[in-house]
Amino acid sequence: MLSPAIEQKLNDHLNLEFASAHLYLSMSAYFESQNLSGLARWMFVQYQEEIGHTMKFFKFINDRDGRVELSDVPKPEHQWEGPLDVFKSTLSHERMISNAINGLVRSALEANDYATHSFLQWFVNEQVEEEATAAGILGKLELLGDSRQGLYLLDQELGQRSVTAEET
Ligand code: OFO
Repeated sequence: MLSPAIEQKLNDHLNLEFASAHLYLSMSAYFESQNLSGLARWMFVQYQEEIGHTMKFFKFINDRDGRVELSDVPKPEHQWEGPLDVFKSTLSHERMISNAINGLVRSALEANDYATHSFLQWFVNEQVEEEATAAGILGKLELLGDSRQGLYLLDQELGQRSVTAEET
């Protein structure tokens, strides 16, 4: 059974993951508009992953006899200056999500809620991955500079991404 305070924090985070999904879907649409179909595909898979994260919270809250409460999804950004700008936003967004997860972990420990603490460990590890992936792509884009050929090749590479069961 969840305490009302932890239930509220888990719901807040569920809605944050949903907002992440929306943001990445918006980035996918942006890349489609730029004829970068590989980057669009990569962001679409990222969107699917975030829906998976949302559903992990959905299931956990229900399993603990809590009540899921959805809130409004904020309108995401929809315009960027280019791929570098998109991945700078992605990295800073993922750092914000990591901070939110860390805050949840602290709250779970303070409330002696060990089941929630255990549930959150998957997300602690996932955030290491999320930040490293975004930083890795950002680093490649910085290396490419203004090379259109390089961007074409990176677009081809990132378009190979597919969603894995573990990530959802
Ligand atoms: Fe759910 O990890 Fe990204 O936001």
